[in-house]
Amino acid sequence: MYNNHFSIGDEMPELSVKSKALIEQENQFGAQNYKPLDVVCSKGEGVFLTDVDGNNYMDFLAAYSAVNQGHNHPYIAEAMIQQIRKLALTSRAFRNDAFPPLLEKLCKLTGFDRALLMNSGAEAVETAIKAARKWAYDVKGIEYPKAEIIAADGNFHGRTTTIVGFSTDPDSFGGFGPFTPGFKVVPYGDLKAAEEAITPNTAAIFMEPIQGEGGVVIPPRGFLKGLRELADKHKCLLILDEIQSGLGRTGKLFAFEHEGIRPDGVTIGKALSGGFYPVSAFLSTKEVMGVFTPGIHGSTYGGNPLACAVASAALDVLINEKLVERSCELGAHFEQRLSGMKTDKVEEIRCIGLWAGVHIKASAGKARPYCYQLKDRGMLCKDTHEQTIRLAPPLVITREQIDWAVDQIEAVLA
Ligand code: IF1
Repeated sequence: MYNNHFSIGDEMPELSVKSKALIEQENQFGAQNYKPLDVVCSKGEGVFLTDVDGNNYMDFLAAYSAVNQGHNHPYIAEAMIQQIRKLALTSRAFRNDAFPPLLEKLCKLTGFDRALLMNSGAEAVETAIKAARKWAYDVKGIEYPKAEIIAADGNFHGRTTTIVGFSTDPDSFGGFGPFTPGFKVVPYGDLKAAEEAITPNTAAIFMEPIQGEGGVVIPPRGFLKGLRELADKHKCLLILDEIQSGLGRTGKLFAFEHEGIRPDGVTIGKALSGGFYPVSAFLSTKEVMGVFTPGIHGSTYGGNPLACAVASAALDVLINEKLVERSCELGAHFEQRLSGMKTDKVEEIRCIGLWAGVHIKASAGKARPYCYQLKDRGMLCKDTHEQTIRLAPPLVITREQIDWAVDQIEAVLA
């Protein structure tokens, strides 16, 4: 199917002169804040990425679920081009004709009363933190500045200093202190610990419904429902970070739907723009969003006309191409194939919708070498926390492509 298979045991293919030159240029002039796989992409379409030498790869990362609609989706691209030709940015000092329709589409689709548009996921998370704190003072009546937010260990919510301040991953917080006070961290999935952490000053419980960076960690059944009950009992907010788990990835529009609950707010991003442009949002109730009075929060590009046109088209594709249903249906097949692999190297398979973590046994080494082998077989994925191969293809993937991909995984794990 792809023109660059290397069977197991072959020498890692020599990088081409072109790839090497670009990698050296990146190393010479770029900050080394990543250690990417040595594949230099130059084109993307649907589930495929093509490198500078014309080798095709099936993308099983989807830019961490920002490309649920597939790379370079023509409908979103066209909407972006049309808008670029008209108006890209006014700032929020003035109004524009793309913002109101996007707000209505978002609220009607998600069932939240209000949306606040930002750019990166971290900015949506910071917005949610500010909203929860201001709600705590203005509505719940907590003494200023004592608002507390409960987070989970193993969390990933972005890279700002406030956010990494409540991370439990030294790679995220190491060397970046001092940190913002007012956060408590409890074991993920532990309702008893969450309740014990709640005080009269608790503004919100803020967690991912499924932990992506943690390695597709799915909490015990009933955990989200339990958090909802705790938030109601202690009159604090439940805000869920659906930036990676949302917009179809788990086989529902939002991951919280798997437990039949509704949080008071969610953060979304990534696939909100189908991988074309940074667009994020904090969605919540009228009561919570009411804490934002003019001039107290914003961003130059937040809710700009180009972002709105892209996001509107990205949502259209999600709905019109039934990508949520596809994720659910093909996700069941994905899980069945992964669980049926003949290998003694796998500790655990965690899978929900088209999102899986393959946890490699310590005795079988780290996950990264298997990712390199998969790359040589024409499949791109990423390891996380050393032992897990994270799998998240664009939701436009076909059943046959899933079968081909799992065959490659089974082969490298044989
Ligand atoms: C990196 C991780 C994933 C997120 C959730 C907020 C954000 C993210 C649940 C912030 C972003 C990205 C960031 C990117 C790699 C990737 C990532 F490995 F870092 F942890 F997906 F798991 N909430 N996740 O997953 O959104 O500001 O990036 O738009 O920083 O390396 P952002």
